[in-house]
Amino acid sequence: MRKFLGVATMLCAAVLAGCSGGGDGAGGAAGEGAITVGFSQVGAESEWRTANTRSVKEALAAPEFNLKFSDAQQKQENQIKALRSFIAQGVDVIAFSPVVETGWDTVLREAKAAGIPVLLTDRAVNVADESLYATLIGSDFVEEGRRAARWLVEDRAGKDGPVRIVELQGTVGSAPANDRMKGFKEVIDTDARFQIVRSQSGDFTRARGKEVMEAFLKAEGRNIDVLFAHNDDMAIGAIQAIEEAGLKPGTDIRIVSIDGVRGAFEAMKAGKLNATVECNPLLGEQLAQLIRDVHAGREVPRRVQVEEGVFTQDQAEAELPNRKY
Ligand code: GYE
Repeated sequence: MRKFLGVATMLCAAVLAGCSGGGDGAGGAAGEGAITVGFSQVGAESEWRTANTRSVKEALAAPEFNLKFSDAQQKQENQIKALRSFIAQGVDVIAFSPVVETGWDTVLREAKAAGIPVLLTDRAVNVADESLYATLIGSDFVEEGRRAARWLVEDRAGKDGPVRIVELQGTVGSAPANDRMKGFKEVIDTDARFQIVRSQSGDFTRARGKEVMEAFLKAEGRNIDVLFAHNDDMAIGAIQAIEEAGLKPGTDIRIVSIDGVRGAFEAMKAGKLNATVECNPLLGEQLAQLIRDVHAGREVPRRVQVEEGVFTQDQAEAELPNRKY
C-alpha cells in the first residue's frame, strides 16, 4: 500500500505543478525566452513508450519550453543524428532516452564542448566521463528484475521439482534488458530448482515477443513452466503464441512481466498473465522541473528515482480504473 501511495503522491504533485505553471500545458506555443529543449525518444515500441512520449510532450508543451521532438525508431544511429542536429541548432538543453548503454562518449563530448547540458531520461548510458550528463531520471531496473523473481519464488513456494523458465529479453544492449536480466538472475540463482532454459531478445515489441515465444515452444514443447518477459508487450505477444499452441497462458505456463501497462491489467483480469512489476513512464513533469533547474544552473541530484510496486491477478480488477497508462 505504501508503495502505491508514493506513486499517487508523485502523480498529484506532478498534476499540481502542471496547474500552477500557467498555460494549458498542452499544445501551447513557446513563449518569449522559452527554453529550447531537444528531446530524442527511443521509438514507439511499446505501450510504455507511448505513455512516456505523451507525458514528456504534455509537460514540455508549456509556453516556457520550446520542444524539438525526434523519434529514433529504436536505432542508435538515428539518435546520434538527432543529438548532432540539436547541437547544430544550438538548443538550450538536450534530453534523451538512450536506446542502448554504450557508444555515447563522442556525441556527448560534442554537446559538452558546445556548452549544452544533457539530461538522461528512463535509460542509463555507460560512459567513461560521468560529467557528460547532468542527471538521470528513471526506474531501478535491477530492482524490477528482482521483484519479478521474488514473485516467482513466492508463486512456487511449497511446490517441489525443477522450474523451467524461458526469458524474453528487451532490446539487446539496453539498460532495462541488461539490468532486469541481472536482478532476476540474482534472486533465482539462490535456488537450484530454477533454471533459465531459453533466453532471447524480443526487442520489447508484441510482434517479436510472439515470434520468439513460438520458437521457444517449438524447441521446448510442453516443458516450459514459466515465462519471464522484460516488458508487458512481449508477454502479451507471447500469450497469443501460447494460446495458438493449444496451451493456457497463466495456467500451463505462469507468466510475469514488467511495466504495468493497461494491456497487462486486462490480461491479468482475463487470467492470462499472472503478475506485472510496475515501471512508471509518466516522467514528464519531473523532467520539466529538472530542465528548469539545470538551465538555471541549479544543482540537481545525479539520479532521480521513480517509486513503483508489483501487482497480481487478484488486484487487477480493482486497480484497472486507477491506471494512468
Ligand atoms: O520497460 C519497455 C520499453 O526503457 C523502461 O522500454 C523502458 C522500457 C520499457 O520499450 O516497455
